[in-house]
Amino acid sequence: KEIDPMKIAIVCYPTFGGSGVVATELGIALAKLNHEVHFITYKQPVRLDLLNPNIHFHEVHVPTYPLFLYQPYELALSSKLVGIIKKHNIDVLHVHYAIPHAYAGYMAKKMLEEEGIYIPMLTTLHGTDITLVGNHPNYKPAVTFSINNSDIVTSVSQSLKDDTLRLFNIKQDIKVVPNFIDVSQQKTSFTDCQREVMALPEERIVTHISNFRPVKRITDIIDIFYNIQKEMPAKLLMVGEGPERKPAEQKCKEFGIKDKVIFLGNSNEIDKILCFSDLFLLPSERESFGLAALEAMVNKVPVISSNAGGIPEVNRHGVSGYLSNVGDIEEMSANAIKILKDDDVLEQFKENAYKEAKTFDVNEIVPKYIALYEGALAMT
Ligand code: GMT
Repeated sequence: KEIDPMKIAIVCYPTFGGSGVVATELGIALAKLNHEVHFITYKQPVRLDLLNPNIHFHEVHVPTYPLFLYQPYELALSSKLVGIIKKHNIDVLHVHYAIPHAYAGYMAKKMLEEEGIYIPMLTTLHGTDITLVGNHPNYKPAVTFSINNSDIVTSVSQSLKDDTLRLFNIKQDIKVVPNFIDVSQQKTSFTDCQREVMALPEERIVTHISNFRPVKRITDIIDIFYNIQKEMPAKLLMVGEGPERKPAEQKCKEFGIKDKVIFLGNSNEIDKILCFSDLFLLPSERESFGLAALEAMVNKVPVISSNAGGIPEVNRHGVSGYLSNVGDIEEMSANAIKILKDDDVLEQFKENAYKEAKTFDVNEIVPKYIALYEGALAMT
């Protein structure tokens, strides 16, 4: 059905990381549907192409003052929101990641109310804002308050909704809107997989992509790969940057597999890397959804993962890959070898992974956000 174009302000983290990627892809999808989208954050989001006339980016500047040990980003963000919402007659404010975005968004709402302007705020919870950072006693009251005072709250998985209700005193209904992927965008921008650049024809390629935080259990990946490469010729591609990179590199040295593991750093060419990958590893301690697993699956890469948090809602055991308890390196290794050992088995898992990923297509999920925006607007 035809929907009247809306003016939507999106607040997110612009750096590498699932919440920023989802917010950016949502904005791009909304712009394609003719909505006017305004991104408000401290840097241009990494995956945001500003060539679409419906997409606007407004940078939040935080003036530094030597008296402050911590510069007040929330104040600068809420002030910027007030200015942009007024200037562009924004209809809906959508903040991704509760800390500090929902808090700053609430303050902007209240400042605007003083001027007789009402703006509905939708808060999307992404995971670490609830399970790791937000749950810390130093933040918890502010996070609880911001969630309870959002007009609409969504979480990216049922598991994250359950965690939020368990960990916080929530008086709001939380709607589950899963993360999504634009299936039509996959493998269209390049014609061939340049596999030979990374590996020999007989080698299997195993990949991991993340921000290398302790929660990703990076050294488990090295352990699993160590077991895999004992059974078959293989390479491991490690994509991303973060504090666990050094310990992982050290472990590769100790295991004598340095020449088989390639640390690529952050990359904007995830599709190109996944295009020639045979298996994706995600043994995380926690994961509200596991967007990286979905990105792998849409590129026909099966996933060996832990069963933490929302991962079972994305990776289906025995279909798109296998799941194990956190830290069960032996089982994860055995399942990885089972998939990689046989060409036909691998092919079947690749096809299954793609089929499962298609259920998270942008065209299935974005209308759910649009319906929520419309509902919020109807309340005004
Ligand atoms: O996983 C991270 O450390 C990054 C984090 C983020 O805020 O970007 O990711 C969270 O949000 C993603 C998008 O919704 C989810 O796919 C990730 O599972 C989630 N991470 C965790 O829950 C640890």
